Amino acid sequence: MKYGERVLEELKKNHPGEPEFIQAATEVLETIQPALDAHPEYEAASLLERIVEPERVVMFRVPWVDDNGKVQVNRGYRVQFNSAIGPYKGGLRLHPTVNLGVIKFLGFEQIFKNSLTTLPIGGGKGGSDFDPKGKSDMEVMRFCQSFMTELSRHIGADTDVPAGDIGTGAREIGFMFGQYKRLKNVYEGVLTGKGLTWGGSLARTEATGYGLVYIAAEMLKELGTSFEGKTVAISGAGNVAIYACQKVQQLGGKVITMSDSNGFVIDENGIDLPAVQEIKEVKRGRIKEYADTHPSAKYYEGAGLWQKVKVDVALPCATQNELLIDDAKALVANGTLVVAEGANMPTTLEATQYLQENGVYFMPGKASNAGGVATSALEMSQNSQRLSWTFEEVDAKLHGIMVSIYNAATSAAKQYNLTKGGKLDLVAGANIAGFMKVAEAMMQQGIC
Ligand code: NDP
Ligand code: 2IT
Repeated sequence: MKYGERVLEELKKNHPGEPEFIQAATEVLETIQPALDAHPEYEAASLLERIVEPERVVMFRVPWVDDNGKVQVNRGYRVQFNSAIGPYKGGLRLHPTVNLGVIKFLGFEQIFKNSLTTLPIGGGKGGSDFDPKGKSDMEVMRFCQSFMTELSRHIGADTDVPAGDIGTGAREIGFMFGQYKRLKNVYEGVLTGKGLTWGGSLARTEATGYGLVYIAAEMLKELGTSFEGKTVAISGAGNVAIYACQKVQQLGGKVITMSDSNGFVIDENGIDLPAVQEIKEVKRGRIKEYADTHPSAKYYEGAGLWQKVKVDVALPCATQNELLIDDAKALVANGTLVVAEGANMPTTLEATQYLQENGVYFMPGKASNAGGVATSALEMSQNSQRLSWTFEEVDAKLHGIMVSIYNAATSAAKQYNLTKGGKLDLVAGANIAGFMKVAEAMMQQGIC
């Protein structure tokens, strides 16, 4: 049995209750084998056995009081996965589906994603099964303060720098930062995604969505075309989806669908983005409301968006495992050229395989959504320097980073001659490129 397979088998035996983590590990360990073959010293140093094991896992109780005076209790997590190339860095997810396996999958992906950014950041992730939906601002604040009361013992500007993710946006980052400052009496860049008047970076809000579209544009360029005149499907209607839509529109593409966890809208005239922003960012409402004010749009309850549209480009930007095998078949049948993941692991392994083998040019999330964390690292740099860069400066750096990620993934795929369906295998390419930098750093730092 090959080294990667052996470690994966052991991992499956040890963590039967963490399917998302096993899925993420499977994708990496099955695709980096060519690099492992080229570096037998990794096996001798049990490098993979170490890389699949978080350096530290913190789990804690988060008690808070709701508006009715009732005590509520949630579970909090921070997985500090790997610090070989920098302080732990990664978002905080607030969603009822959060559990240890989900945070481990996200933290594991983050190691390789952060490595791909070219910036000095290690991998981590955290969150809670708290659901901000339907809670008052004061309830969200009391939760965030309680969560940070414990988390503050484990993080710091040079130790571990959390940020947003699903359910954690500007409001939550503000409440958490306020509590950290109060507890520690230091003003430092301990979180990213901060408000613009108190240490946040311009373009961080837009960064994940913009970065996704910048890399998808590189993919289209390789195919001899561009976003101009292309029809695009985007799932989700949150931070990543909204700014992906904005950038696609700026580049001349037409986005015809967006969604949330209740359902999706299709507007063949093209999504009216300011209307979506009003519903989601201002009113914290549901995507269904879009159809109430747009006669050209139709609302569909439930999932299934990918099977209802004929698009050139698909950008899944909601959550893990939202693009399944039947969706992949529909996309292939409808002639989709490019799929680039805005969310973390939105495409199942089976669907990914199908898309790739049928000639769809596919970019995995750890490469295509890395613009968010990359810009977080730029926020850290600005905080350390105590100055701030213009929107244009940050956006230009983001664009350069996404092009370099594209080049890293394609170069690794070319180096090992990895293709699928007649296209470069960018899943393997991105995994190998991200892995190699971390592996080399770990080898140089001894057994730790
Ligand atoms: P938001 O909370 O802003 O938006 C999430 C969107 O996805 C919402 O429309 C939400 O709908 C939908 N969604 C969430 N969970 C589910 C579910 N179980 N089923 C269907 N739809 C769901 O989060 P982000 O936009 O920040 O994150 C989206 C994805 O991008 C996540 O996978 C995240 O990990 C990833 N990501 C985010 C980065 C960032 O900088 N924010 C960076 C890199 C990756 P509803 O409102 O109904 O819950
Ligand atoms: O998944 C991710 O990369 C994020 N949620 C962003 C993390 C960050 O630290 O900006």
